[in-house]
Amino acid sequence: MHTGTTLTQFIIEEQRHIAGATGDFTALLNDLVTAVKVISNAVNKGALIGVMGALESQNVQGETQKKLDVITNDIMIRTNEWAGHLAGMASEEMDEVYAIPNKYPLGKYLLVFDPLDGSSNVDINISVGTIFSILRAPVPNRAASEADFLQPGVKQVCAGYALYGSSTMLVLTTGHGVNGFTLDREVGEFLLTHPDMKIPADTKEFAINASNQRFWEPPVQRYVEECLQGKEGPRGRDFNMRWVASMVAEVHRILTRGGIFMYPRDTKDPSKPGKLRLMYEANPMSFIVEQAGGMASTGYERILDMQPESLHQRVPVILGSKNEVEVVVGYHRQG
Ligand code: AHM
Ligand code: MG
Repeated sequence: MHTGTTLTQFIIEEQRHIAGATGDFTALLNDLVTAVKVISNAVNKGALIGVMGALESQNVQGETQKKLDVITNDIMIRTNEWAGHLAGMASEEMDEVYAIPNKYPLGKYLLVFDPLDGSSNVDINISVGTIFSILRAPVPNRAASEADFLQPGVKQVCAGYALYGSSTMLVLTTGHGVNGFTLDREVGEFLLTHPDMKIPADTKEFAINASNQRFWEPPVQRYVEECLQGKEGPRGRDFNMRWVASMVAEVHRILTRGGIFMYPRDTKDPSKPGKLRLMYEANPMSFIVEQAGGMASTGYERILDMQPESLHQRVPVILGSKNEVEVVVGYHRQG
C-alpha cells in the first residue's frame, strides 16, 4: 500500500518556496484535480452510464464531437469556474473564450485545456487523457479576452495531463521538474508515485502516423526512412515503432522509457500546418517534456518560443528524447 505524499500536500509544500504566494494556485489546482477525478470516473464507467458514442455536433475544428468530449468539457468548466481563481477559460471544444459567469468572482489565472484528448479512442477502450495549461492573466480580476491567452508557452505557470489508462495518473510541472501521481480510487487521492520524471536522452522508439507518409516534408521522410533501415542503415541500430493516436499516452510512454513523437508539418491540407493545437496540446506537453530533460520543436523552432496567433492554432510537433529530436531538427536545418 502506498501512503506517501498526496498531490495536495506536494503542491502546498512547493508553494511554500514561492515568495508572496497566496494559496490561490493551490486552490485552483485542487479544483482541477477534482475535475480529473470526475472525468476519470465517467471514462471508466463508459457504457454503463451511457456516455459512449458520437453526437451530431462538430467543434470549431470541424471534428465530430463525442458525447464524452462535451461531458468532460462541461465537467472542467463547472468545477473550475466558481472559486474566483480564474479570469477566463479556453478549450478545444469551445470556439470562443469562456467568460466566467457574473455571479462568480474573477481571479488572476487563465486555464486552457483539451478535456478529452485522443477521444477517437474512447469507444474502443484505449487510453485517453486531459491536457491543461495555466497562464497568468495579463490583467488580474478582469474578464479575459482571446488576446490575453495568446502568450508563448514559456510563460506557462503550470502544465499537466491526466492519463486515463490502466490506472489514472496526473503528471504536472510548475517549472521545477516533472512529477507523476497515481489515483488511489479507494482513498480518493492522487499519490506521488513518479517523482522527478526524466526522459532518457537516447531512444530506439519512434511514433508517427505512417498513413500520412506521402504528405511529409523531406526531413521527416529522411528521418523515418533511416529508422526503418535499422542496423543496415546510417543509424546503425534497429528502431521500434508505436502509434496510440492518444497524445497523452504517447507522451507518457516517452516520459517513462524515452522515445520520439512526431505529428509533423505536412502537405495534406495547406491550411493546417500540422494537426495538433498549440495552446492546449503542444505548449503544455512541450513544457512537461522540456522540464523532464527532453526537447520539443516544430522542426524549425522551439515550440515554447512561438508567439500564438489564435486560440485554436495548429502547429507541427516533434518531441521527446533530446538527442533524437536534435537529429530531426538537424535534418530540417539541412532542408
Ligand atoms: P483530438 O484532440 O481531437 O483527440 O486529436 C488529437 C489526437 C492526439 O491525441 C493524437 O496524437 C492525434 O490526434 C492522432 O491523430 P491521428 O488520428 O491522425 O492518428
Ligand atoms: Mg486533443
